[in-house]
Amino acid sequence: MISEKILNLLKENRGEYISGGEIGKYLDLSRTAVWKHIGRMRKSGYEIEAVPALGYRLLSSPDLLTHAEIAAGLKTRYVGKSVHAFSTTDSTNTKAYELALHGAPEGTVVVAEGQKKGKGRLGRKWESPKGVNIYTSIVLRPRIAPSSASQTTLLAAVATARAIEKTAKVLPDIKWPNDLLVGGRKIAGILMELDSEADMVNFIVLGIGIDVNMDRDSLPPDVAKTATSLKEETGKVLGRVILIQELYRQIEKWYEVFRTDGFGPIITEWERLSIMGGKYVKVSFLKETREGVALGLDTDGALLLRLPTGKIERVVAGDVMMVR
Ligand code: BT5
Repeated sequence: MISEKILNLLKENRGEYISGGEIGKYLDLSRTAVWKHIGRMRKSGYEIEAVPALGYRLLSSPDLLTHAEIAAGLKTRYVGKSVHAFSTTDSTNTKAYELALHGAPEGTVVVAEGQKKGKGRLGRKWESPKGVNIYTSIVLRPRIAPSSASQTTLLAAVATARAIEKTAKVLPDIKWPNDLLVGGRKIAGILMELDSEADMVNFIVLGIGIDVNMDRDSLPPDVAKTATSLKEETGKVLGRVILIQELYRQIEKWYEVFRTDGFGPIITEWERLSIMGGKYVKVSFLKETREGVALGLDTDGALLLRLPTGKIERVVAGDVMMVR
């Protein structure tokens, strides 16, 4: 916690020196104690210059998804204020679910450098190579019926697309219900899980995986065929801390919109980002397949399809394949 406060001071004074005495005064520490903390921070990858008459200056930070890095400069009121960071875990969704069952407050996040059992939908696997991507789960406690819970998947898709646009200057396309694509390849996925009573949600876990600095060929070949990463698309390494901070900010922003104005504004934004409107698609769910023209979302977030018979059908779950 103290190292985190020192980090904040160094970041606030970026480019300038701040003396050990000043840091000590702010945090009620001796100069020697400050020096020891700086030593520890250097060991974990911070480059901190120390000039005798001037003080300390932060030269660079490691791009690690630690509590200290995420907390420093996070511009949210509650999303990401409580961070559970792991080097490796089974699945951040599983961890967040357990925390939520034990009362974790709204906005609690779990983040990991790597996952051993990253989950997709319907028991599928989410490839989670270590140290290059983002794997995070956010606990929300909206007062909504379970039947409305899937709307938060669409909310997360909008927030994730906008966060990627802001930081990587690439605007992904959204494919219903939970895929973000760049150039037709998957760059991020969302897994929403919930706990509820018959008529009220207790909590929702929004799990978000973003492929950031991964090399596509580090994935198994069948997944590599359909996936990409921000680095593959832009040719640049992107700071994951900046992206995750923006992700939490966008989640909070759109969640606040959802709480005050309902699902309508999310649909509008979602349709702006969606590539599906007017396209002919095939939707498969378990053993059933439907095909037709995607018309957009209905007021619940279900996909509206115009079948070849002309009939309009609501589809609430499934995988979409764009046909033409
Ligand atoms: C998803 O499932 O897209 C949901 C992914 C959610 C992952 C996050 S990471 C943080 C949190 N913790 C978790 O354990 N999960 C969440 P689905 O629509 O079922 O897509 C799964 C399919 O995407 C797989 O069958 C692969 O074809 C493909 N895939 C797997 N790993 C991928 C990756 N890293 N990048 C792109 N595509 C991938």
